[in-house]
Amino acid sequence: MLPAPEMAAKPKSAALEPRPEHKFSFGLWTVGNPGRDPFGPPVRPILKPTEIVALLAEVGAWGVNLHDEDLVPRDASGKKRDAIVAEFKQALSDHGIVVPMATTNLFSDPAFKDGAFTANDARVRAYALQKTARAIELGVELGATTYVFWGGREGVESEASKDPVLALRRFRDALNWLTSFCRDRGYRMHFALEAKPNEPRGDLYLPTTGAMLGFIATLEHQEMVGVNPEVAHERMAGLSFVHALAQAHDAGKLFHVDLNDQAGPRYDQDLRFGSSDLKGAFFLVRFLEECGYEGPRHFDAHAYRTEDVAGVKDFARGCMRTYLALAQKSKRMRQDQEIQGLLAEIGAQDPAAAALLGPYSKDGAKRLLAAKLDREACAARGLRYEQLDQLVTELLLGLR
Ligand code: GCO
Ligand code: MN
Ligand code: MN
Repeated sequence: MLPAPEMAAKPKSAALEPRPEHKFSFGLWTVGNPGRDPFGPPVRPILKPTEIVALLAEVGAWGVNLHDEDLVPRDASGKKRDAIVAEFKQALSDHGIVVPMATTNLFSDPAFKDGAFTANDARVRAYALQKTARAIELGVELGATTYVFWGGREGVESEASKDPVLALRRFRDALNWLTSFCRDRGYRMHFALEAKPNEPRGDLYLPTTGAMLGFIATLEHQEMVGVNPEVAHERMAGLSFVHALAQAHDAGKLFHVDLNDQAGPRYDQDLRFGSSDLKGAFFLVRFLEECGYEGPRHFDAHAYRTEDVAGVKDFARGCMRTYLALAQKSKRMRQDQEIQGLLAEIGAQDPAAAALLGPYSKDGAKRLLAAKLDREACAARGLRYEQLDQLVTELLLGLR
């Protein structure tokens, strides 16, 4: 037998400890996920919401998010609801945890088997609106200022079953009703729409963040509505998450973010942040840290089904620690002279060419059309992206 290696005590870096200003949040449904999957039952005890709040405080999180039903059972009486909410609020204040975001479960109840806002049955659509209005009231009571809309079952298996334009109209009507409801009540709430390409339906409407952004422009109170892009959901469609973030940010619509990980197009894995595509995670952390995003860093992920409650804590700590480590790396990248030198070279502009690129004018158009542009020189120039990417890779590997 080989002798056990000496375990060097790891120095604890304070910079990797989560603090409230990092705004790390988890959903009740994430750390509370008991490991149920389509093939098997829960493997972990079902934790009470108040226990989850204590767990989150223990691991150093700042916020907890919830669906209405994560806290209040669907058919609870008013009295029961108020008692549950009071107990939960007490746990929040005992543990110093806030509720930044709330949402509605519009997918578990069998009534929603054909969707909620887009269901063909008007009774279902009315119930969805009623349930969401009540859930918004709950969110307001708990102090949430962001309200997430994930479509859940808004989609189809058979295109024969629903007119896709009508479905979009119904979704739009519901959001217009709900923004008006918030305005009417004076709620300081903004909405964040979360796209997903498929699962649990065969095809979901508005499947990407880009599609959501296009849709938002058709809403009545569009200033109240932005997006909540999720890493796993864009990757399920084989898309770049950073590009989704960038488009949302550029549109002034990055209201919230669902961080997790996903190994390519397949079912929604909701893996621990950074556990699959570490380099992709780095570029997205770098984007969030540098674009001025000030909202919550929400981990919409859950622990492997192999874990017990201790493993759930490892999972939650891991999400935050990896985020902070990657944020440090992005700072390092800004300080790395060789990388910055290459970036300066890549970004250098030919002044004569740049002068041709201003806003349109008749004279400018004449100049551009007459200009001699050296295509061959452009084509012949090596861009050094191989070297740049290797330097970034080495920085991530701790070699720089
Ligand atoms: C999923 C979604 C959900 C939503 C949540 C809040 O794929 O199941 O990501 O976790 O984010 O329902 O709207
Ligand atoms: Mn997901
Ligand atoms: Mn999500």
